[in-house]
Amino acid sequence: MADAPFYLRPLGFLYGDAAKGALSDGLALPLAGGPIAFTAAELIPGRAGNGERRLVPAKDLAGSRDADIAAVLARLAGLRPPFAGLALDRPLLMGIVNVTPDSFSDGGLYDKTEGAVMHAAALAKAGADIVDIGGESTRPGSDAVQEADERARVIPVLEGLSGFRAAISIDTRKASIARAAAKAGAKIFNDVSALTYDPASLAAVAETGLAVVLMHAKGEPKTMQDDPRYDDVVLEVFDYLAARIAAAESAGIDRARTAADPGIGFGKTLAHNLALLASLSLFHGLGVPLLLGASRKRFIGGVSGGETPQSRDPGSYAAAIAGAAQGVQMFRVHDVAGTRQALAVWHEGVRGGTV
Ligand code: 9MG
Repeated sequence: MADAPFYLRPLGFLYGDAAKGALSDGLALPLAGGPIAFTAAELIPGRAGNGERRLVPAKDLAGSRDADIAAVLARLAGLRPPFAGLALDRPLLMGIVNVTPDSFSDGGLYDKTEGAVMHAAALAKAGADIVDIGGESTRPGSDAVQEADERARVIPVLEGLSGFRAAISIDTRKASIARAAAKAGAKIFNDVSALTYDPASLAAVAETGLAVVLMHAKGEPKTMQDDPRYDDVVLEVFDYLAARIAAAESAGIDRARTAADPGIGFGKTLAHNLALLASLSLFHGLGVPLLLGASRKRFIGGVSGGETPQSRDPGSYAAAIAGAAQGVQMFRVHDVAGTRQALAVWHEGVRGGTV
């Protein structure tokens, strides 16, 4: 797939009544169908070009007769259908359940089936819309796990969650695990390799009807943090995700079943992670819902200290707010209750309106 000829990064966000007013006056466009509106966009020349970046008002974009601009705007502004049966009209929280002995945040605490099931139930009670069950750590430096070990960790947990009210997501890179998880009730295949690790994964998604999260990663977990380099991390991650969405479509996976994730911390330096965080709105141009996984990651410590994963919770809330402010629809988090509270207070603070 060819790289994009240009990119649009929505800016100048409005919320609540201000968004409604600007939309009805033709001064703004809806971000991924709303409720957030954007009043301008940075027009970024394609990676092959050498033009200047410039700011264009939303009303000029809407009035443009350029077919390429119209196509990008349709993806940026179009309403997203529900993802895995979940409406996207408010930020959704995906609670993390690591069933790994070496989990970076749980320290093996939830490595037993019963503990994992109880943890998932607690996350759902705290407001998780989705629980993400994973049996292979993909944190920097980690080794791949054998299929049989991963299966023995995660499938009993899924079986223990039968009838669960939150949607279940399987965090795996293996087609056979995703298929077994689908049989055990999973609705989402969360693949940090964007269906590239296992050649059988595209067919597994097409045939099971699972929704899929395609995440960008550069390199393998074991070595991905050994000096990752990009010419332009934001545009390269965008083009990679666009190509993976196209590959999924070619394999018979409808866009409505696909979400994209820039993969914070996966083959990225602090500067790369921050550039992605500041440009999340550009990724709506992929035309699919976005998921952000920044919770407790090391870059937070790089910004403002925080040696232990748990001590990075305040930075995790701030990262979720940075994403929500740019219209990101889903957040993969450890602390569901804390993130929910932070997003609710942020939302009240920006929505405006009268009482
Ligand atoms: C499994 N996993 C760990 N970090 C992640 C992230 O940022 N996004 C997604 N989708 N999965 C992740």
